[in-house]
Amino acid sequence: RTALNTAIAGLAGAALASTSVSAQAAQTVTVGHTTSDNSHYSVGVDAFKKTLEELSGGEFTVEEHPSGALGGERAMIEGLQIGTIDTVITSTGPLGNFVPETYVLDLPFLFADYDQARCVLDGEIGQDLLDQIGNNNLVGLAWTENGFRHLTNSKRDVKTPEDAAGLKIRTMENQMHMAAFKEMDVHPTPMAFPELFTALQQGTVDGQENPVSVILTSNLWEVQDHMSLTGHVYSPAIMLASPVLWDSLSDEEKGWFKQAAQAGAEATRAEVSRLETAGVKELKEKGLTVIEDIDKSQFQDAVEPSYSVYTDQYGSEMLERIRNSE
Ligand code: EAX
Repeated sequence: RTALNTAIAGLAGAALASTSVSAQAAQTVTVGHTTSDNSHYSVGVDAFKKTLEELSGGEFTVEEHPSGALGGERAMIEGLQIGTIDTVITSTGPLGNFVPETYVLDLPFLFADYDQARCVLDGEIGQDLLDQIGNNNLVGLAWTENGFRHLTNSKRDVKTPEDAAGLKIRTMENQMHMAAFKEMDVHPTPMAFPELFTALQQGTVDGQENPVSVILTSNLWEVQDHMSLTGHVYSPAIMLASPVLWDSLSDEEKGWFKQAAQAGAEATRAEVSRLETAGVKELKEKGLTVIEDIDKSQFQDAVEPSYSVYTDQYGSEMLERIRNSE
């Protein structure tokens, strides 16, 4: 071994050592979600990242994986449980499959408006549900928001439940949503979100339902012609962490994550509110026929019987608590 070789080996060793020091200095935290990198969730990720990096003085850095790059919402929640993903922003759509107590949130026409929904989630009921999530090998960091869901399709204008009857509509993998659509004689087809665009494009389903933010930023308007502002269900979202990540954190670090998730939630809610009007205008400009004048009580009456799917299994205590919170 020559002196030069020894010197080179020494330098390479030093370089490796310094790489591992800086890798330790900033721990990368992955965030997965299904919507695009200009969506309401992505606005939330930006605020989460900024806050976490600031609070931790650069100890953590955040890496966003948008557009379902890490899978659909159900698959990502499974990823959290086994520790292959650190954090996820997801609608509560598939969450009931893991934490049945959260099904109550996805009942149609449960919340009257954004204020009531946000207030319930930020209060005692929201905290109780976060605790239930914590009992199921998941960590609930903060409630955030997807928004009131509206119906779109490629076949016809829908003003009444009768107009919707017979349509094949993609739903989330949520039995409360599926039950509600069955009451309207719609054919519900549960499907993970990353498959939706192609399913609409190929005509596998006639329509879907999502908040304005999702319809706009996931370009669903490209493959849909008619939109009805049914607002048939409020769709909460939640930022979840993997218990594997969580157990590796100190109490101080856990506090940073919760604060950062809350900052993300606030940014996301502000963006949902903004798009609720600005987004509808944009969708019209993109050529979607938007029916705004909907008699919601007709839809509410049609889906009412589906509530028994929930109460038969879980009783009505939580439902009453939410109703009494108005
Ligand atoms: O959370 O699956 C859905 O329709 C959701 O609204 C979407 O993934 C955003």
